[in-house]
Amino acid sequence: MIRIAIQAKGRLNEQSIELLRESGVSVDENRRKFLTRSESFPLEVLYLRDDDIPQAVSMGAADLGIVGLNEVAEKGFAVDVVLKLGFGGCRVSLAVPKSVDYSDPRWFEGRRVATSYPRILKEYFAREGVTAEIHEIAGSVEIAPAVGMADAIFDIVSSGGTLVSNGLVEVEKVLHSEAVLIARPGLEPEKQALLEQLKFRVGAALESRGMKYLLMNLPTASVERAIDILPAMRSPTVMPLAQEGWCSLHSVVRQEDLWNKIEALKAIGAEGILVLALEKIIK
Ligand code: PRT
Ligand code: ZN
Repeated sequence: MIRIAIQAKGRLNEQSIELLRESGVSVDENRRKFLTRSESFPLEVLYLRDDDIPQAVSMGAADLGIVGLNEVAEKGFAVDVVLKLGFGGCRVSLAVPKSVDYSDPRWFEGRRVATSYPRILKEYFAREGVTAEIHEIAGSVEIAPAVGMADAIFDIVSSGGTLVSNGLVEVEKVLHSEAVLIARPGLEPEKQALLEQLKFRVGAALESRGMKYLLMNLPTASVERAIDILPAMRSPTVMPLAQEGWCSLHSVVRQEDLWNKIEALKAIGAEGILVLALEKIIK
């Protein structure tokens, strides 16, 4: 049995549960308690505030956790970052009022910066050789300059909309963050084996996201050119059709490349192109 801590509610909660589900680890959300046992994998889910997850993992209250890299970096507990999970993307940035004529980090010398991430900021200023006043506040950091509590802020930014609506401009992106899977260092062998199994499954689930399965009919004479257009996992599958001179070609492509590939394939004679959702890629 292995125990994973995930965010009880908030931005990472739903996607954490969804990723576990795609990895064959289902938890009945209707019967959810503080601690819930998965029906399909020897795993318990512990629901916590995101701030508490790195500590829970480092102290052994949980073996694994799903949490933003920003929290891992800020709390500084000894945990291993095992996998990046591709959701919850954001950055922790310095922002100043838009009236400021900002040039470089030396601007912060002697200034007051409000943040909920004092540790990451302190390390950044130390690297830059800047001495600034760091004011730790728990929430609504973005209003601090307008109410005269600070000259600048250091906070999470994703779309940037919050900064704009508070008259602030992002000037230094200090840490790029996303949700990560963390583990307690030195797991017992039985738990380590379960972690390896989970890593494999989560890896396959993540890899298949954003991929599409593509089928088409193609003049046999165009196969070579199609293979150049479609470098698939090993190579595309080519099967002859009953009609002489034609074949059926199957491949996997990234969603973002899909339309470019389709246009290139049509240009070399592809017809009857089917695009299918892909469930899993197991390598
Ligand atoms: O209750 P609990 O303590 O568990 O949750 P929380 O309120 O501390 O965290 P929550 O749910 O807001 O965020 C959890 C994690 O999501 C963070 O630690 C980040 O890793 C990640 N994340 C991704 C974000 C954002 N994007 C984000 N945009 N966390 C917060 N924000 C804030 C941002 O600070 C801003 O105030 O959302 C606001 C909107 O951002 P813009 O730039 O899109 O306007
Ligand atoms: Zn929190």
